[in-house]
Amino acid sequence: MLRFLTAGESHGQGLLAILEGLPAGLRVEEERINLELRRRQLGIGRGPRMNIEKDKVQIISGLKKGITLGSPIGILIQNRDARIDKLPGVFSPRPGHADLSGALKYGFSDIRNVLERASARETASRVAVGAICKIFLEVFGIAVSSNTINIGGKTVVEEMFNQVKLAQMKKDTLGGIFEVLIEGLPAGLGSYVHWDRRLDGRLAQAVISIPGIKAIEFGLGFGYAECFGSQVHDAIYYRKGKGYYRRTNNAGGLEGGVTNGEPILLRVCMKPIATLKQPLDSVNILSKKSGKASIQRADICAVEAAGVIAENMCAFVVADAFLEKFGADSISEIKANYLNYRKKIG
Ligand code: EPS
Repeated sequence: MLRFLTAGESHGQGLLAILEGLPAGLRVEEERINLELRRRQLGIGRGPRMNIEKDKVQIISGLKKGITLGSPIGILIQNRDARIDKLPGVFSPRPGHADLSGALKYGFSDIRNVLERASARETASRVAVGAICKIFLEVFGIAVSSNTINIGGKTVVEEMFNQVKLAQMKKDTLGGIFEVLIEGLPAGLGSYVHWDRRLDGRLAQAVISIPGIKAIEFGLGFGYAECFGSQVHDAIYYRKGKGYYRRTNNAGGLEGGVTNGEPILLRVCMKPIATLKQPLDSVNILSKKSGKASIQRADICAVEAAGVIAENMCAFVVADAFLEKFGADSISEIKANYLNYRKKIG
C-alpha cells in the first residue's frame, strides 16, 4: 500500500509530507520535484504569494545517493512567509471558503485558525508527493498531464486571459474546467470486487479533495445521459501484437472501476476563488453583526494550478493501484512482474 500524510500551515514554518510504500531502487531527482512545484505556482490569475514563495523540496529521508531505500520518504518545503504568530485575527467568514464551517466545527473564535490549514498552500506537499509518484510511473511508460479548457466560460486562451483581467478589474474571481489525461496504462488496475477498490472512485476522491473542486466526470461523463447505449459504449477490437483496443474512449479508460488499457480522461470543475476584493455579505462571528466578508491575499483564478495538483494526486492514486497489481519491494522485481503480465495480456 502506498500512503502519504501532509502537515503544515500556510504561514507556518513549512510544509511536510511523508510518502510511505514506494519500492527500493528508484532514482529520484529533487530538481524534478521542484519543477512540478514551480508548475503549481504558475498560471493565469495567480496571487502575490506566488512571487514570495520559491517552493523547493528538501528530502530528509528515504533516499541514499538519490535512490529510494524502500523506507518512508520525508519531504520538507519551507515557507518564506512564515508569520503565523504575527498575523491578525479574522472574524468575518468568506462565503465559499472553509471559514465558517471550520470555525463552528473546531469551536474557534478566530477564523485564522481555520484558514491557515484550509489554504490551498497545503497542495504544495501533495504535488511533491505526486511528483515522486510520476517519476515511478514513468519507469513503466505511464504519463500524467493536464490541460485547462475553460476559464470563466471562455475556451480560447486569449479570451481566458481577458476574462481574468476583467475579473481583476471588477475585484472578482473565476473558476473553470481542466482535464487530466493518464496515458500508457495497462488494463487491470483497480478492481470491481469491492467499492473502495474501484479506481474511478479512488481518483474522484483524490481530485475532489483539492480545494475549490466541485465536479468531476470521466470520459463522456454527463454526456452519457443524452445517448443510447449503442452510441456510447466503446466497442472492443483485437489485433495480434497490439492486444485488445477501442476506437472510442467514452468510458475515459475505466470500466467496472478497472483500467481497460485506454487512457484515463477526467474533466474537473473548480469554483471561483472564495476571497473577493469586493466581498459578499457575511456575519462577524464574535458580534454576530452583519457586514462584509474578510479580504485575504488570494488568487483571482487558480484553475491551471489545480490541474497540476490534480495530475499529481492522480499520479499518487495510479502508483498505488500499480503497486497493488505488480507490487514488490524493489523496482527490478516490479519490472519483472509487469513485463510478465504485459506478455500474458497480449
Ligand atoms: C496558495 C497560498 C495562499 C493563497 C492561495 C493559494 O497564500 P496566502 O494566503 O498567503 O496568499 O495565495 O490560497 C487560497 C486562495 C485559499 O483560499 O486557500 C498556494 O500556495 O497555492
